[in-house]
Amino acid sequence: MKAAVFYEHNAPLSVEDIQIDAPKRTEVLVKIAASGVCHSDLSVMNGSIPFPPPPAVLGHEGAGVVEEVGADVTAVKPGDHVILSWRPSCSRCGYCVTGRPQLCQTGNLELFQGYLPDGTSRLHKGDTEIRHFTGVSSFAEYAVVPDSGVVKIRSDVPFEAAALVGCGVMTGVGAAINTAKVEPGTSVVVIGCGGVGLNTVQGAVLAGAEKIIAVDLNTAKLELATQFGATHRVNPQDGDPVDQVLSLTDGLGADYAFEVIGRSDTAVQAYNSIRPGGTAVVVGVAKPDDMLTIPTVSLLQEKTLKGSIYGSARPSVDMPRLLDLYVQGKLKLDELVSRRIGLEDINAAFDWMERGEVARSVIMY
Ligand code: CND
Ligand code: ZN
Repeated sequence: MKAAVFYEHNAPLSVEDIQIDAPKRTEVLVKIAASGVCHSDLSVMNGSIPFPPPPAVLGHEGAGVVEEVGADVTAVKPGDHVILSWRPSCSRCGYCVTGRPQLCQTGNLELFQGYLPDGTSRLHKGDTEIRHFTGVSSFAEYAVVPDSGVVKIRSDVPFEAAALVGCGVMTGVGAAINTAKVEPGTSVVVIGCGGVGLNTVQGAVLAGAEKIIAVDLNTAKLELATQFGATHRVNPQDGDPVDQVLSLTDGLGADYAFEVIGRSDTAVQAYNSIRPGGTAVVVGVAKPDDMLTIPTVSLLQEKTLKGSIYGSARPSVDMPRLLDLYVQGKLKLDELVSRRIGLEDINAAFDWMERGEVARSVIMY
């Protein structure tokens, strides 16, 4: 099959033929139909997100059709349309049974090593083993994934829309609705309005926020954020972004702020943008050595600073719901797709992302 292989940091991916093995008993072979290109993939390529030595096949925002299932798989069958989840979970541990599968630790170590939960890979080129990424690896025509990493979906939605739900939409909308539990009538700040942040904006809209302040250095992204429901725009190039937010929120700050870039300075901006009793949520993935500093005493204002992984997703519940909202016209997915490309154009997609030209590029297989 064709795959875009990550061989070296800070170098283009190589589109070439590799081999994929059959699924084991609890695994599923998926024919990928569409894959979004997320900033986290780029962060692995440039070393900002640590990953074991390549080669590996990246891509973690995919959807497709089940081609083959292992002997013990009951959740899906060949022909089912699925979204790939990059947080497979065990459904038995304390986190899973209390509704927080995004924190399930089962198989975590193996996934971080670039393997499937059983600690091995199904990808290789001749004798050379190729690592998986988050148990998804959607920058390839096929993927073998754990059965808890597929979510069966309705078959009447376009694959590119479904693929985006697999990371950016779930992460962004979920941060507002699941993690922060934004309440109707409140004020929300979203710092960074790319493929994920735009979804935090529309998550805040769905939750009924009254004031949604979009913060981005890129005026085109601020324009898009307005289309997604932001009521106010702040460009840090026009002056200190926190001061601008405070002047839009009675001098006190917003009820909620989200950092959706992956930097400590903007995470501190998010924290400083909330009012006493407010909640700041870090969604962006910062480098491991990027530390943030806040005045300890400011926490006595009952401010909350927390993180959000995968929008605190309960994939099998939340992803079909998001697609239902899309079908009802309440969730914008088509508008997120800036460019549809072939796998051979994948390196251009990272250039467009770095230049801020796209919300999302989607690879169509
Ligand atoms: P993308 O590159 O599309 O968007 C980033 C946006 O931030 C762009 O619009 C930039 O213009 C803007 N920006 C950059 N620097 C600044 C700044 N200093 N001030 C204001 N705006 C700025 O990235 P994405 O939306 O695909 O991803 C965003 C982050 O989310 C990234 O760190 C990614 O790794 C992370 C993420 C997290 C999770 C999770 O589970 N928490 C899942 N997927 C991705
Ligand atoms: Zn992502």
